Amino acid sequence: MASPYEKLPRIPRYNEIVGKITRRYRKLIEGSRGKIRGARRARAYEINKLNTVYNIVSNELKKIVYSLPFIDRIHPFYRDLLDVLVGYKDYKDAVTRLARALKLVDKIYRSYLELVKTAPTLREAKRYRREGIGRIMSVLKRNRKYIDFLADNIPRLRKIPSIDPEKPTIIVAGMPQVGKSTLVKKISTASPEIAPYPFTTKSLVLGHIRINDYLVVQAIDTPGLLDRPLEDRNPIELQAIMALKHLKGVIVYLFDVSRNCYYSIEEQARVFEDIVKRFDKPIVVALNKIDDVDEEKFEKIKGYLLSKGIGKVFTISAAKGYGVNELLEHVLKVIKETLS
Ligand SMILES: Nc1nc2c(ncn2[C@@H]2O[C@H](COP(=O)(O)OP(=O)(O)OP(=O)(O)O)[C@@H](O)[C@H]2O)c(=O)[nH]1
Ligand SMILES: [Mg+2]
Repeated sequence: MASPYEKLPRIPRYNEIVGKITRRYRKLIEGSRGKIRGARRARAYEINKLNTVYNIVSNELKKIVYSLPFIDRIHPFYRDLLDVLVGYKDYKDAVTRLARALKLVDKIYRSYLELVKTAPTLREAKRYRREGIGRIMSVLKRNRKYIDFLADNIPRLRKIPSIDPEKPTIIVAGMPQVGKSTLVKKISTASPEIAPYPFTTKSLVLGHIRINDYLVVQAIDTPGLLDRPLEDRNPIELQAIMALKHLKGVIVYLFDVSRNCYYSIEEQARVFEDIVKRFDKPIVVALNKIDDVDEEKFEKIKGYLLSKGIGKVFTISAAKGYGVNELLEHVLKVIKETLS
């Protein structure tokens, strides 16, 4: 399963739908000018008019109701993101209202079709046709707000990357420039995808690691998300970040121990503790850029981690590949333990 929002259709606004109806209707009238002779043809013409309006309204509503995922069936990861981007309640309300509108339009159409067909006179058939179309259009108009809401907001959901929340996931965290993307690229067995994520301007690297025929593990980095203290975040950002807790798997936290690392040990430790506190997930720690190590920093961080009771720490160079296999093996072991 990938993003449920990947293949969403474009939803037209209310005015666009009305415009389409007006154009088709006019075409129908122009196309039949001078051709409607005899009572049977005249009645067929009335039916045709009713059909034209009904078909457009019903198709547009169906497109919305049948293609948008039903909120309660969306995985919590994607549901949380939908909530931050669109609003859970408004989305649910709009889809529910339009589903009801679709049923109502069908009902009106069926009964008026019957009336137009069986009216004793052509005059009455015309009157029913007019009334039927009027009622269908008024249902559409009453739901204008919901149609426009979805038309305006659904495109935002496409910004959500195709992460499979059912697949085990390695979430790579750490402050900016510590080497998250480099690590994801290094451990991926296929070329990684670059995807946007809500509320960060940076792209996220999404890699896949094929373990065997049955097991594929995802690896994602979290630029602009898990890279500074969570208490500095506004509630919306925080919700987008916390959606990550619904992904199965392990967090790999990277410390940068290089000489030209921009962040202090204290800053890196603060973000680390924040993540430990907020995420109920196994966390594996790796000290990166060992090829350019600042010995003093390195020892300090190890001491700090030990004081936190973390004895198992990997030292790696994501860029050069040192220690990466050992790290990955351990992470996969932890993943297997969490799966069983
Ligand atoms: N010397 C050394 N440099 C590294 C290593 N890993 C990454 N770098 C460099 O560190 C810089 C940042 O690496 P990225 O992988 O882009 O870091 P990031 O954490 O994804 O950065 P953001 O996306 O900005 O948060 C790049 O210039 C990398 O080449 C390493 O193991 N050793
Ligand atoms: Mg990056």
